[in-house]
Amino acid sequence: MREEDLPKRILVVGLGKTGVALVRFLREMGVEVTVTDIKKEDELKPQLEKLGDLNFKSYFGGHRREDFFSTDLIILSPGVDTNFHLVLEAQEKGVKVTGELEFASRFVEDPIIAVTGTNGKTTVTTLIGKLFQEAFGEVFVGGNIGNPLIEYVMQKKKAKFLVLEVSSFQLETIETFRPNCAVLLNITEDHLDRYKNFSEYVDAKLRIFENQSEKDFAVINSEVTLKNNLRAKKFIFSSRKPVNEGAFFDGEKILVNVGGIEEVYPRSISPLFGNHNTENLMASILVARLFGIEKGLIEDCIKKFRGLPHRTEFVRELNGVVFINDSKATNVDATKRALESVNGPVVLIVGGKDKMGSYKPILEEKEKIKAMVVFGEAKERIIEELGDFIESFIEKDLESAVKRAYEIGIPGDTILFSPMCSSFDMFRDYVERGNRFKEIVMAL
Ligand code: UMA
Repeated sequence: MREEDLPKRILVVGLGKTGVALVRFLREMGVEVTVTDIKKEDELKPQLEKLGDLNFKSYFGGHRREDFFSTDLIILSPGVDTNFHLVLEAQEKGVKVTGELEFASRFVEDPIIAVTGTNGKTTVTTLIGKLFQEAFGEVFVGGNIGNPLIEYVMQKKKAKFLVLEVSSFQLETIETFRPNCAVLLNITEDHLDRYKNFSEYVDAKLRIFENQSEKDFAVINSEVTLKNNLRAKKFIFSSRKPVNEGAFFDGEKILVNVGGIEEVYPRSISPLFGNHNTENLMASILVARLFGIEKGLIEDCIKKFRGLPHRTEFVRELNGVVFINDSKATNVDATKRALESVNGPVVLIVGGKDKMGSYKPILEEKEKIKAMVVFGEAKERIIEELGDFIESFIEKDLESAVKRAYEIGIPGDTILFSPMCSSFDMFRDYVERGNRFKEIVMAL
């Protein structure tokens, strides 16, 4: 899109990270901007401070019908439901609606690697970012990871590649977004508070491939079932069965075949543990190889990459009890993966905001779980589903949950904080929750 094609009036819905960046960009372009947010003005102080004395109209503490009708374009933040009634009504009246990812991508011509999946996106986006940085120099790493794509559009310095983490929320509103390489790590139940059913969530994720052409690449976990044929050239990774072109883990080594060139990467070169990380490594190596990054550089990078905080992060060993912070686990599959990757017996701390999915899949790992300590908004439903199978204790907050878990734990046990729920009932985000967990553990 060119500057002159921008509509005159734009409504930005949501003033979080996305909204702030959008308002800054749109004002720079001279667009008449209105911003609306369900939060009250005093709750939005930090965001408003970032906007300084920029000139725009606003309505806070709810959404007003007239703002949705008296505009040329509505740009939604990812957290805003596309089925919100004012959005649907405005669309019916002919007002265009889009999301920030689609909108920003229209200004980008540089090659894009996009990574989606229920779990592991941030780890893989970060690792691919590092690999590309080492190999090619300037790279923009952003998207759902925390810095919206529109920030790249605003920055003067251009990158050779963009590595974007993209969420199902962002993919819901795409029309032309076309990554040169799209990565789909896995799809398991999540966000059922937003989607009618699992199938709707899967459909949103699969949209990452919909605008790709024969020139593009698709890197996909063999466990994912696609609903349509892909136009992009497909590369599969699997830890279960050998693949023709792609990557396969045989229990010790990652065997990679790209364009007929076969390579072997010993799994032990990476300090990241667990099968989920083996899959993350396979996806990252494949993307790097597809863009011609050499094996030696890939291996060096993988050896150095120690993972990210709040993802099965070792915190401390106290009197023989190991504490692991996995605050990023905001769905049941992430917690299952964490359980798979640690040694039992485990005292599991779970709970937070309920996303209305089933917690039962955790029972596949129940042999490892010695006891479960539950807190937060979802506690009743977790107990209802799992309480008959796992010895459970209810606590009022994270601090008392940690203390209770430590009382239960004996030398050789692992206390795993892997909440299965999002954090918004008690914390700003999973980072604040994970940091609080670490503080409590360090104070024991
Ligand atoms: N709001 C409204 N009306 C609504 C809903 C929300 O006004 O109907 C307002 C809220 O009051 C709030 C603002 O919208 O003030 C928040 O917008 P947002 O939820 O889209 O959050 P942002 O701060 O813009 O962050 C978003 C992503 N958040 C979500 O998708 C929920 C961030 O991903 C992302 O890093 C950021 O854009 C930059 O691209 C976070 C996330 O939790 C990490 N993502 C989900 C996940 O990974 O599972 C998808």
